[in-house]
Amino acid sequence: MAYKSGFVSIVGRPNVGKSTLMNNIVGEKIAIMSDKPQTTRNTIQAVYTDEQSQIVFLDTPGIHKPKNKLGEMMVKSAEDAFRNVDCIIFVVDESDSIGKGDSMIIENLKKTKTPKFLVINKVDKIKNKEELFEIIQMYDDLNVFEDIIPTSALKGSNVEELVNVIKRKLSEGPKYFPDSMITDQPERVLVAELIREKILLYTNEEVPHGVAVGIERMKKRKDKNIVDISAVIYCERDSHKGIIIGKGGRKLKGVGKSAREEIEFLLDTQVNLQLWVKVKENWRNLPNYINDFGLNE
Ligand code: GDP
Ligand code: K
Ligand code: MG
Repeated sequence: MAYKSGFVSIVGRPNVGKSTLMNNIVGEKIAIMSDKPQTTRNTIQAVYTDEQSQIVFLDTPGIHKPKNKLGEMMVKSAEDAFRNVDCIIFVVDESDSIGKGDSMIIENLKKTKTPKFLVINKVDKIKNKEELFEIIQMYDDLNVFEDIIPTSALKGSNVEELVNVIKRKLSEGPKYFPDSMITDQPERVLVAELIREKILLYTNEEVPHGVAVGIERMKKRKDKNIVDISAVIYCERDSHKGIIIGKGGRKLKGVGKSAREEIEFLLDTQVNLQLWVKVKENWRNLPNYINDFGLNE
């Protein structure tokens, strides 16, 4: 059977137990990739890997009500992020009413066609089944979620079921990250994923999931606050290569520019980004292939 992988956005108010849930899902393998607040894009929270599949959990900031221009940009970026993931997990706690913060998130979720699941966490605090059924019913009435999964991240109850639900939404794809995540390469991974995200954005998903990005070189200059990055974009067909490069190289230039700007923001340094496009047929059928391209260096 072909390897499956995908990206999952995890959203929810602070304190509902998202981090605890991630910890429980990935166990010892957890890798908090980036704890930088204020980034306008989603960051990788954790990676779950097993023999058949890999799930990359993304943290999506900025889905709350925008307070200013920057806030608006963040909402926009969150909406983009939602479109490029395989499913969205919305986490709430066991409270028996839907608060303002949650309503806002739900309004945002309604705008995307991406499959959405609700996790009702902290069910260990619920006294009886009746109460749980009422809460489930309340969310079910919204008609937003494909499925509702009650969990206790603290006790580990029903967490496996959540993983199974997600797995069903994954499509064929590579093992993006090595089995044991090496924590000193989070930025490389983030940079690769950021470039990939821009490609999907600029090509209007004409090349959906068909691209991988390998960082061949990422090095800070000794004398200056500049990081040189060379990245290779792998696609499956010549026609895809054409789409990515665009007329007169315009699309690739756009991808490079917007990716560079975000990387500069992310790394807080000047960046010199060079992008190459190569055709590698069927790279998706080769689970570990992606690791040869710099991620696993
Ligand atoms: P986050 O802000 O959404 O990432 O929430 P955290 O994972 O940091 O959890 C916030 C608090 O809720 C911590 O004190 C956790 O121990 C607690 N917590 C998380 N999950 C559960 C749960 O399933 N049951 C109970 N009782 N507490 C939980
Ligand atoms: K995929
Ligand atoms: Mg947290």
